[in-house]
Formats: sequence, structure tokens, C-alpha cells
Amino acid sequence: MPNEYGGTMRLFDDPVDAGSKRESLGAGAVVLRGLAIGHTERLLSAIDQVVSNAPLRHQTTPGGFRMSVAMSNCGPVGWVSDESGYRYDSNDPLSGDPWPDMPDCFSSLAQDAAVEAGFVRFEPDACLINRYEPGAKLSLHQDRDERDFGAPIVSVSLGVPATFLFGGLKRSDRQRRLPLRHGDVVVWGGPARLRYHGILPLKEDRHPALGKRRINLTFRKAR
Ligand code: MD3
Ligand code: FE
Repeated sequence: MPNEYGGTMRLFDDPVDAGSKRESLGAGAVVLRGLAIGHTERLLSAIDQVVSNAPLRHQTTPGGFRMSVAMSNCGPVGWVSDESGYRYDSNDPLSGDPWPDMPDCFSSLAQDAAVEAGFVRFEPDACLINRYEPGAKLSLHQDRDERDFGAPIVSVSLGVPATFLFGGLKRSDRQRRLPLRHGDVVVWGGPARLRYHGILPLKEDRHPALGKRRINLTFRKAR
């Protein structure tokens, strides 16, 4: 099944490398369990570097609510929310400066994951960093602020496990629940790209490297 990125959906249920397993979530979505294990020390120090320049912050929704998830970005553009709406901006509104560069270990992991899922030439221009503390959640939503829904989205989960809600193309469609754990990478493309999704409130738990927190990296092609 060729896709427009020139790749082919892999049909074989083989491990992608030692300690990593693929699980299909239906057409276009695949979980690469543990793909980021072995990269997590580099990822975590790169995250520290990024957020020391562009601090994690609680943005405001267009409806005027403070988001429980704290966010930052790196790469050419970053996802921003305030009273005037959601958008991608090349500058951090806190500092007025461009977002920090995307670390090489981020882009290479995102590209490797996309290739594993059959999307060659995925070149993300945005990486959103989401930090969850106990109780933080992301309500059911679609990602539709990007220009090209043909590009996939890659997400990397670190720290405390979370329950991911995966719905359909309509808000009212039935949702399935799926745990996302430290080191899991998910690729969402094709027919899965506009499915509703969310994260249930984070449970009190502890991870050796991240304490009570969960961090998610979401790689997108926004422009
Ligand atoms: C399914 N983040 O930032 S990543 C988001 O764990 C977001 O922080 C969640 O949803 C998190 O917008 C989930 C997984 C994800 C990202 C994009 C998707 C799942 C998706 C786009 C379409 C379908
Ligand atoms: Fe999302």
C-alpha cells in the first residue's frame, strides 16, 4: 500500500529492534513500543536544554481556560494558544525570540519512527513538548492547525505512564483506551491523522528519571 510519502505500510508484525514491538491501532496508526529506550538520556538532556531557553508554561485556551499541561516548543515553528486562538508561530511569545533549534537526537528519532511506519521524508518543522504533572490532562481534540494533513505526526512518551484516548473522526465516536509508557513512540498518519484523541488525568506515580512527571514530544509538519 504505497502512500504519498513514497513509502509502503509495513505488513509484517516483526520487532523493529531489540526491545521494541509494533502494535497497530488501525489504519494509519502504529505504536512502536519502547523505540525510544536507549535514546532517553540524550532526549532528556536535550529537553532540559530547550526548556532552559524556552520555559514550559501553561497556555490559555481561546475560551479563557488555563491548560493543565505545561508546554514549550523547539524547531522552526511552535504551537501557541491564547485568547485569540491556536496557531503556529516562529517566535516564543514569552521572549519574542525564535524557538530553540530542534536537537538532532529529536529529529533523527522522529524520522526513524516515521520510516518504521512507512512514511519516508518526514521532516517535522515543529516539536511540541508537553509536561504532565499529576492530574494534568488533555481533553478530546483533533490536531488540525497544520497545513498538510498528508504528513504524519510522531509522538514520544517519557516518564510516568498515561492513558491515551483514541476516538474516531467524529467527537461522538467510541474511544478506546491505550497505555503509553516511557519510551513508546506512536506514528499517526493517513486515515488516523484527524482522529479525535486525548489524555486522561495523569495518575500519581513515580518514574526513576522523571519523578511524578510525564513528558510527551509531538513532532509535526505544520507549514
Ligand atoms: C492521534 N498530545 O499535543 S500525543 C497534542 O500525549 C496531543 O501529550 C498527546 O495530543 C500527549 O496534540 C498525545 C499523541 C497524538 C498526537 C497527535 C495525534 C495522537 C494523535 C493526531 C491524530 C491522532
Ligand atoms: Fe493532539
